Amino acid sequence: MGGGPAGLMLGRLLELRGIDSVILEARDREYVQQRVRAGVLEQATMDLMDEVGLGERMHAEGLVHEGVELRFDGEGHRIALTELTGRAITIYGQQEVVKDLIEAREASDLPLHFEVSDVSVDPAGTVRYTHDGESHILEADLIAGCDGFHGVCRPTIADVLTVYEREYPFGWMGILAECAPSSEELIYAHHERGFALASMRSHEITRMYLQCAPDAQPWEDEAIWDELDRRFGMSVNRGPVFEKGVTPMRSFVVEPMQHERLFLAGDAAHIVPPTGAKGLNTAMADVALLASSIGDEAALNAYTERALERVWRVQHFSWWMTSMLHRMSDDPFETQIQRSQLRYTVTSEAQATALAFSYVGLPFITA
Ligand code: RFL
Ligand code: PHB
Repeated sequence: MGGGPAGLMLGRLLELRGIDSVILEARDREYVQQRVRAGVLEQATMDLMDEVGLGERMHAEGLVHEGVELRFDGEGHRIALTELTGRAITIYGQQEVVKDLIEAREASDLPLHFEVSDVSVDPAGTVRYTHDGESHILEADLIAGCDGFHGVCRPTIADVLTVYEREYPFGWMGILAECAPSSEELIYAHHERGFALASMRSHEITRMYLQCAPDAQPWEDEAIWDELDRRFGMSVNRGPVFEKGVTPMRSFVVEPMQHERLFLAGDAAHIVPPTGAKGLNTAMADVALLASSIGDEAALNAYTERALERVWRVQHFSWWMTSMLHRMSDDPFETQIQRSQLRYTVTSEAQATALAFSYVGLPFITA
């Protein structure tokens, strides 16, 4: 269920293992391919793309980064990711990953149905849906709930789930603009007016985010650029803004991630605030584990426990990065604690190394 990164990658992994699957997606193809979201791929996600034979365009067009910058008190400090860990990250838009996976699915002529509706799931192994005006019933050995945070799979088994959740009192206002990035590497900036992030999609496209009220309406372009200049303490490159939106921030985990024959993966089971760039990568980690467990009942029974061990580590990292970098409250004690944490992170090699290992990503686990 779901034709996002988790569902599509699981479909590809199953194809390579010779296991039949049907992918059902509620939206149309255009929408799924245009949806602007993540941009940072961990090394393990890149390795997975290579493993499934789809790394070519990612290597040709993706930008490999060997460091990131933390900026506070008007000064930038580089965390040398590759020097500290031997690994790197790649900037390659989530929608490019999705395009590559959809293209491969279609080239293999395997079922991927867009615009399905009236979807209902029986965790014993039955899925009902409507497609092209006709109703269908699918009997499956296993249902993978990869239908994101607003999907139908998790609510279907709500009675057996424990929910762990935290909402943050702020959101991110994100823009995509036609101009060269203002720096070669990503900049995470802590400022008394709020957090800001400078990212990119290519040498010609800039991606920037500002901490804002969770229910803010996107500001005028001029106001966004002026605020970015203030928070980064420099004049950033400006250009025509062609995408703008506000994302609320939350941490969310359900346990267990499986009930009967229904297995949850990706955003359907957990959400992180985007500060650590972990959502897409964690979705990929889940399906790598799930795909390798299929056909082995003991491994499937251990799915929740093994997936959640990694999920909680990622939850901690994303919460920690979020708490260290945002304006959390007006409490001066909290601000001093944050500044101390930032100074320690950029001056202690041990602490910088801990950040770097989590940022480039923990290895994926397989059964
Ligand atoms: P998705 O991508 O939400 O896909 C779920 C799919 O299921 C479909 N669906 C249904 N299909 C059939 N029947 C139903 N009833 C259905 N209900 C829903 C949906 O239409 C959709 O196509 O979940 P998935 O596959 O688990 O992937 C998760 C990632 O998309 C998500 O974690 C990341 O985008 C999070 N994220 C980031 N992650 C990173 O790893 N690195 C980043 O740099 C990063 N930046 C971000 C982000 C998310 C953001 N937003 C907007 C939430 C930046 C932002 C701004
Ligand atoms: C992005 O480029 O969209 C991006 C980069 C780093 C993050 C989150 C989002 O932590």
